[in-house]
Amino acid sequence: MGKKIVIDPVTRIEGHQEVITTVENGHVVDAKVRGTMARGFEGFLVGRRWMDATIAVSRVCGVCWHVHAEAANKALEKTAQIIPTANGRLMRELTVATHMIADHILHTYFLTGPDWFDVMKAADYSGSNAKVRSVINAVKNNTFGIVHKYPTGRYIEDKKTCETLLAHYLDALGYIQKSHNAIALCGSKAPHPHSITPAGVTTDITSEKLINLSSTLSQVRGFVEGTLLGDALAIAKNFPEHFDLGNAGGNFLAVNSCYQPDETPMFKAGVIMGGRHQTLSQNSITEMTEKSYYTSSGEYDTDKPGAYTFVKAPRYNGNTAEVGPLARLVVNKDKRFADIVSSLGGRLGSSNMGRLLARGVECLNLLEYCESVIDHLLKNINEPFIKAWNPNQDITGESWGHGIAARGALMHYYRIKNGEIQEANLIVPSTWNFSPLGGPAEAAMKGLPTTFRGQETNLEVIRTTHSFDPCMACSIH
Ligand code: NFE
Repeated sequence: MGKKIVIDPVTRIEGHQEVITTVENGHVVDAKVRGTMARGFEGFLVGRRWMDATIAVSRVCGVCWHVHAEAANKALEKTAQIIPTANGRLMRELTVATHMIADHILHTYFLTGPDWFDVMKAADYSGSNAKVRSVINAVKNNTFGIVHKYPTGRYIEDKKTCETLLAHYLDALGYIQKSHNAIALCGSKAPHPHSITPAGVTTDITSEKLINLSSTLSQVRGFVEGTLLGDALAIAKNFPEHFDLGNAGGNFLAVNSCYQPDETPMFKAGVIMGGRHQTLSQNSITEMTEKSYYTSSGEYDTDKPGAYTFVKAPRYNGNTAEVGPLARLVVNKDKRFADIVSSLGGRLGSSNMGRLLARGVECLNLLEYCESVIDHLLKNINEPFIKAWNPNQDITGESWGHGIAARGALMHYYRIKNGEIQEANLIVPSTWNFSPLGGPAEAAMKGLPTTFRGQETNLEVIRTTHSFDPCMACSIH
């Protein structure tokens, strides 16, 4: 009988996650990941007008708001049989891409960065960066009531590297702000752009706006190419063992996303199961609730025997699948990513380090994608970004909308009768990754070491759950 260790809370932002590990002989032998709050979006959408869904689902999450709006919009547009204008469709894709860029910077520096380097290694910093000095002083003096307590373990030792990472951590705030400016240029405001609609976008898109967007994103690209990727590589070089830790089983799933001017997706849909590439089929996806707090009719039941989470368990032909930037890059055989992993002597598969590097590489891919779309739109600026359509029509039908989100493949389903939503189903990235019944994150935790120099530690469990970039608000929705 192993020892049970509870880590709660474990997420830095976005919802409540608890991880319970069973530890034997210094290693995790079992892990349960719990989503401990109820949400209810799928329930309260029922009975509402179909056009309400896009606006409502943008509130599923405080981090990845816009991606939900876009997935919903795609599903509703399909049901209403509205074909958007080419420029309108591209503008929506661009808005999603800018959102993902902001999210990847956020994850790399703020949501997982402090798992790898200890701010206090830079405690005797004597350089001239005033921001670095003030943060170190604030931590030393506990100015904000921040308790500086890191889990036991090995962090980056080199003082100079820690000083550099801390300086970049602070710079990253400015680039997240720039990325949000880019979202607002595309979609009128951030968070929750309200420009998105069937048939296109309501934003007034001008050449001037696109040039401004291009210039903003080129500054972000400078940071991602020159700083973020270098920092991700520095972390990878310091922790080569993490190419072998956090293996979620090697099944991956991705949906078509980031459509290009020629209407082909930059990220193609696909599934890898047991090492074999397959075509993605919606009919192969089911959601199991055996270990989730729901009755068979979808009501809450927190007393259900054996249940331990509000997260459901999506499965592909009954199998778990990891989703996220790593899944997209592996399914699409991304050369840039494969070259980087190979230059580091790493394993090209499911791992903590694979997930960390994949976010950096995908961020650069997305910036290149944005440049090519902006270029195309500038050449076609006189084409319409929206066309007339009737929002008051009482549509009937059902559709899935697939979208990209920073944390993986996103699917929204709506069944509508006479303009009223009868059923809503969201299958969200963090639902795949943090599902019960031995889902990807639970599998990735098995075998992790739980001691460091004779002392018990949860550090590798924390690094592993963070490597999936958990969002419990989304996963439960
Ligand atoms: Ni709330 Fe989200 C992303 C979505 S996570 S962060 O990215 O969809 O599952």
